[in-house]
Amino acid sequence: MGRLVVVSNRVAIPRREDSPSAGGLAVALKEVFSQRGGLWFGWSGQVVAGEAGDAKTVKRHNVDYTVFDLNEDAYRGYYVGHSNGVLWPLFHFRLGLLTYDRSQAEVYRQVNRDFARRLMPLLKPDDTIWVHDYQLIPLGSELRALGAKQRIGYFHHIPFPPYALFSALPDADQILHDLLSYDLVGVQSRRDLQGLVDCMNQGTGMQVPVDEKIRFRGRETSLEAHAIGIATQEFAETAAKASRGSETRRLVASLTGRELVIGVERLDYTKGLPERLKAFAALLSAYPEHRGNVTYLQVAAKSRDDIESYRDLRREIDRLAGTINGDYADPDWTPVRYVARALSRDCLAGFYRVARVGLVTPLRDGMNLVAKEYVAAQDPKNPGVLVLSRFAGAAEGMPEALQVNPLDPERMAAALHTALNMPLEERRERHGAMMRRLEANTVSDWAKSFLHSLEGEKADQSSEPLE
Ligand code: ADQ
Repeated sequence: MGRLVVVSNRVAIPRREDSPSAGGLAVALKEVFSQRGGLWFGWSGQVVAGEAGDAKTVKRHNVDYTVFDLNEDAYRGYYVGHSNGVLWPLFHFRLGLLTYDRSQAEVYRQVNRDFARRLMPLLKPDDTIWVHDYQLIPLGSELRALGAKQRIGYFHHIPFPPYALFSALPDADQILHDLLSYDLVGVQSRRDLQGLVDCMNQGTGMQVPVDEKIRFRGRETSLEAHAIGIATQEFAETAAKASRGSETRRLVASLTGRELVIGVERLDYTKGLPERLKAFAALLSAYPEHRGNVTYLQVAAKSRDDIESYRDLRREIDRLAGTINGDYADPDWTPVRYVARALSRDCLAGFYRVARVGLVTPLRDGMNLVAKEYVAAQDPKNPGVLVLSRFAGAAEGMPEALQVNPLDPERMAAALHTALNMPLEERRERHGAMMRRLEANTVSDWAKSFLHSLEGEKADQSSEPLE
């Protein structure tokens, strides 16, 4: 079996001493990389004035990390402009936030072409290439145009809307044809798969048969749902240990016996933060018995603050948190504690474990790993309750969570009230069922199942070049 070549927008080269518990894709790929070696290729995260120089490669264990810088124009057009300003809101159903600019769309394509030009000479004939996320959708077709014949898969980490919405993008059909350069296109959930199939049916004029394989220009592209997971056992152990650590103990002491409700995310308009604050206010208004007895801790790491809609969001959350505290606080109780920065993984794991309720209510989310981390972090003997948006991909695999519509503050408040009053036996049952599923579908199972589909069944068919 050949090497695995992973391409993602941004690549963090691990320091020698880093443990894989740093999270995300690195954990998912650890086992695969250790078995067969590989290359991880992408942007360094650095932006330079003038021309971006050559890529550089750093070897860690048996993985080559090859990264390159972007110049200012590429960063503005490809990353800030088209990826974050157009594709991110589009795929999250937020047409009103789209700021389409044709010249930025062209830079997006040009940077994808540049990724392909830099990657091509590094490839070996028996490599398997796995491309990640919406910043790199055209990469497959740019590699094919340069003659790449390897198997190439693409995983879409964020939602996939139906064509009625997707077609608002001026280059929508081009993007769909780009996806057909891959051997496998993976999405997170059945709902996203429906969206993707609907887009293919309507946008390409081809009928996707029931087995969700689509044949185009001599290449067969499979469309599949593969739900990403977490490193469940490892996270559970981290949480158990961290809950005895000084940060969690300080938090618990500061609560002076009050129940904790926790929310954790990047500060992003897809995560439903203002709606959640409104629901918490509705709880305090409709169920006064919780006043003085519940504290809501919201941790929201700053993100993409070079985009106006993110700065507006920050202001709105500041205002809402201030209003709720002004309306309901007592001299010795602050209802909302708001931390606008990233906390360490260990610290978060400990906080999740001592929170009676995990409040995960995005307006749209491909999966949402916080929901899974919250459940994995619980003490099985006395677990907390997950209140989860039905619009997160995670909802499909977590029917035992209290599922809510984040746009309905009164019902969210009712669900929070139910969560805060849920008897121990019911909490255990719901938690046990979710935990069994999280253990059966970890992040490394996800990587293996995607690669199995990409390489397994079809590895004996030689892929044909594009016409
Ligand atoms: P994200 O939108 O970043 O990911 P999510 O799935 O929740 O969202 O992952 C966030 C990760 O960052 C989690 O591991 C979480 O613990 C961590 N994190 C969040 N806020 C933090 C904070 N304030 N401090 C420290 N750590 C924090 C995208 C898609 C998701 C999809 C993932 C993976 O938008 O839908 O689940 O990719 O495919």
